[in-house]
Amino acid sequence: MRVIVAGERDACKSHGVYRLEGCLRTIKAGKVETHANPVFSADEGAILRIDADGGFANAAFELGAPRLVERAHELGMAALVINDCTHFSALWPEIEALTDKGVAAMAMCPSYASVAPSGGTAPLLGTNPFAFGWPRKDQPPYVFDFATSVAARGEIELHRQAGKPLPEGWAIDREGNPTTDPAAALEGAMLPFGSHKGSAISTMIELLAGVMIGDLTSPEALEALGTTTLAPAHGELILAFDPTRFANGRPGDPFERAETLFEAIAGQGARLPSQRRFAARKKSLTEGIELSAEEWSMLERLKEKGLA
Ligand code: NDP
Ligand code: PYC
Repeated sequence: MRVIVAGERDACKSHGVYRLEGCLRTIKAGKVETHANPVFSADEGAILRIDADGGFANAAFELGAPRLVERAHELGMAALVINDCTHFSALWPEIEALTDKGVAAMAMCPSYASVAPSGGTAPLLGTNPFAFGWPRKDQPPYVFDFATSVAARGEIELHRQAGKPLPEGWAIDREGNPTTDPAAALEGAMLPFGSHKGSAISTMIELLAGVMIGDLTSPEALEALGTTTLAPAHGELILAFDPTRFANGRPGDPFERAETLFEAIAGQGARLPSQRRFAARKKSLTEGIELSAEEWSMLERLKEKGLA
């Protein structure tokens, strides 16, 4: 619930209040363990492993994050593997929890087959999110967090709900033809961002955060769940780095050098990723979160059904 509220607060609509209904549907279908007891199943130097016990990934991450940070400071870098979790959320809350503790971090996970590989015609890869964060002194961290499809699947669903066409280049229909119809896109396939480049990064995520960690790839996750209308179950990989340890002995403080780079980016009038999100957060924290009439009626509907 905390990540859904955080999504809405930061104006990340594809992982905000709209996600509530899908999470409750997943619980009702018995596809996620609501009384999960995540535990460390291995602790081998740089590799920490948590068995999420079939529950949401968020609780497993909260258990593993402090030890991941400790181990990254101790060894220079460390990995947190989460197995057997249901994942419905954005990755930036996890990244920010790590950058807040002074480490740089990456997170990634498969989802379920819904994206055609570049040059392909049918769903195979997931929307596979990839996020990175770098801590900054006295200001919010540098964070990017994106789906490796052109947009998150949640965006397609929001377009469908709003009766709006998709931008060109987001999806193909069941026959493999380009479509701007969200319903046809949900039945067909989404497209990777940056054609072959996004397709390759998405495949890397299938390998590192699926195959390598002994968990499900996106096609396997879809086969296990049998639908894209519930939240998918698979694994997640989170990496943490201590920049000072990596820079050891080399000239220049890595955090100061990073600021030079950020200033040069902003100096050209470009914005940093997450800048929009942090501005939305500031506004929400002073003015509150505004929900649309449709969002209120969704909450009312869930309340009537005894689900919210
Ligand atoms: P967006 O394309 O909206 O944004 C991706 C990133 O790019 C954000 O960090 C964003 O910052 C940044 N960005 C956007 N525009 C610019 C710009 N003009 N200049 C610089 N940076 C920019 O996100 P997606 O639709 O790809 O993904 C949304 C969310 O969906 C992510 O949080 C992801 O984790 C989640 N997701 C989760 C999945 C799961 O399986 N759990 C699967 C797929 C996606 P800002 O926010 O400030 O705009
Ligand atoms: O928006 O693509 C998405 C997504 C899949 C799983 C959770 N979010």
